[in-house]
Amino acid sequence: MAFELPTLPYAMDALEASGMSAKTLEYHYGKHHQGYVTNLNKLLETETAYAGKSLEEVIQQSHQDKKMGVFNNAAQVWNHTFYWNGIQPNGGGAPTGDLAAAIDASFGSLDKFKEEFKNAGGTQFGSGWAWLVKEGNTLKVTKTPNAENPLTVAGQVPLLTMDVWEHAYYLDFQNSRPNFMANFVEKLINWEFVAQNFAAAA
Ligand code: MN3
Repeated sequence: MAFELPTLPYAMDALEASGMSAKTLEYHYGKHHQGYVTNLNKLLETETAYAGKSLEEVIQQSHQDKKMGVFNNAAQVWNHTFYWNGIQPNGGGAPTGDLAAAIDASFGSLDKFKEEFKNAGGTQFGSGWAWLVKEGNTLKVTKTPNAENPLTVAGQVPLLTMDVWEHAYYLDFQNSRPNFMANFVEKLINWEFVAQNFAAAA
């Protein structure tokens, strides 16, 4: 069965007031994310070893098999769905409860987490992703190039991601990755989604 582009959890123009335009969604979700879904399905027509597997299984197995075409497209499908779920209209603000306590314990403060997260995105040379992950009893910020993600790293559970491919910010922030990232952490993060992932990883 073919993989499908998941429906966005908000309207295409819902993030306009939070710094992400409908135009960006039109291209980033409608063209790039859709493109990865289309490419993956096309590759899986001939890569039959992955038939009937979940997207997560395809990611993990193709990574082990070094089937980079399958891996890159499958991981980019997953990464983008996770990315869209991690942001929301009027997002930002602060986490609460156990997640807030874990962030303070792991990073010192929410502000220090934000700095580390933006620094990961800023120092990812070229295309890639910044991540907040749970590893054992602690939270960590990581970065990955291209399509790589924490699903292939033993012991890491992804809680949040930020796309720092140029296509993620060029229409709204042109070449300024720092301005895009500042807007992302202050106005877009869906902390309820992060908290759900944190609770599920316990
Ligand atoms: Mn992208």
